[in-house]
Amino acid sequence: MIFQSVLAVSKIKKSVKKKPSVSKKTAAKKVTKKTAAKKVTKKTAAKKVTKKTSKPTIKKSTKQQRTKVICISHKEDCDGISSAALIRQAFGGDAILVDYPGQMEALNQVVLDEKLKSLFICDLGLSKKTQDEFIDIMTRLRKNKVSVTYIDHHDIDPDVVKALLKIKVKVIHDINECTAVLTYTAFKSKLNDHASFVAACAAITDYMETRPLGAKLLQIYDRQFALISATVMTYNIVGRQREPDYLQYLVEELADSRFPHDIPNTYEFAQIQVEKLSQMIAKVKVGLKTMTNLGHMEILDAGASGAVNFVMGLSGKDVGVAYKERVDHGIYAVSVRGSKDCKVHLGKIVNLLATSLGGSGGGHDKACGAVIPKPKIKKFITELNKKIK
Ligand SMILES: [Mn+2]
Repeated sequence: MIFQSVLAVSKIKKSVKKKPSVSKKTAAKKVTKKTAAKKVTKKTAAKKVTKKTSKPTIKKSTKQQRTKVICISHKEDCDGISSAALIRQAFGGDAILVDYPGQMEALNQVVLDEKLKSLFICDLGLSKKTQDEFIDIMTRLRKNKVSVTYIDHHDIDPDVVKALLKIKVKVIHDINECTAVLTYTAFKSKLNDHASFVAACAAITDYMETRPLGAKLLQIYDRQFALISATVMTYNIVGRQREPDYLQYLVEELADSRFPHDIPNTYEFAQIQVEKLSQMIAKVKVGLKTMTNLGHMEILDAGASGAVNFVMGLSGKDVGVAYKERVDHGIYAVSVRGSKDCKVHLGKIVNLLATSLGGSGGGHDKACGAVIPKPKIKKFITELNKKIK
C-alpha cells in the first residue's frame, strides 16, 4: 500500500496536534483513512490518493528502518478508546480504531506496513472464528521482528495464549479488569497522573470499577465526577461511531490528559444522546419480542449496543438480544446482555453458536457480542434461547 509508506516517513508523533474536526465520512473505509488523516490538515477522503502520489520522493526506498508504533484498539466503547489513549501517551504513535467486523482487515493491513516497529492490540477479543487467523498474522509480524503486545480481558482459549507466547507476543490478559486498567497497570511508569483517571472511566463503562485494580484507581477521584465523565465520554463515543476523525481526536485529547468536560461540546452532544435513548425506551417497549428465556429486538436506527440493556430490562428476561443489520458487511451486529441472575457464560455460548452459524462472537459472561450472517439471525436467536435455560 503506497500510502502506508507515505505515512511512515511523515513520522507521526504525539506532539502533532490536530484540530477537532467533525467529519462526514462514511465508516466504510475508516481503517485506512484514519492514519492517513494524521498529517493532512484538510481531510477529505477523496483527496487522499492524489496527495499520496504527489509525494513521490517518499516512496523510493522500501528498505527503511522500522520506526512506527501503532495501536489497534476497539472503537465502540470507552475501554477501547481509553486504552488507545494510554498507549499513545506511553509510546506515541498512531491509533487505528476498529470494530469487530473491521478487526481482521486492520490487522491484515498493518502486517504489510514495512515501517511498523511496534504493534499494540487492545480490547479486541478473539473468537473461534478469528483466533487462527489472528495467530497467523501475529506469526508474520514476529517474523518481521515487529514487537507485538496484546492487551485484552475477554474470554480467550488458553491454547491461543500459549501459541502467542510461543511466538513471543507479549500477552497482557486478565478477565477480571478492563483493558485500560490493564494497560495503565502495565505501563504506569510511562504514564502521567491523569492516565489513572482515563483508566478509571474505562473501568466504569465496562462495569469493572469494583474490581481490585479498577476500584483503586476510581477511589483516587470523586466518584460522581468520574461517573459523569465516563458517561459523557461513552455517549460521545457511541454516538460518533461514524466519525472516525472525531474518535481519533478523542484518543489524542485523552492522551493529552484532557478531561471529557474540557473537550468542546461533549456535554451538549451527550444531551442529544440521552434524548435519543429516551426515545429508544419507547421504541423498545413497542418492538420488543420475547421467547422463553430471552427478549430480542431488531434495531433499525441506532446501535444495537445502545438498545440492548433496554431490551433485556423491559423484557423482564435475564437475557436481552439486540441486533442491527450492517448492510455493508451482509451481517447482523448482535449485542447480548445478561442480568445479575443470568447464570450461564453468555460470551462462551455466543462464541460457539456464532461460529457454528458462520459468524463470530464472544466476550464476557454477561455482556458479549456477535457478528452473524444475515440469513442466520433467526436461527441464532432461537438457538441461543435454547442454550441459556
Ligand atoms: Mn473492554
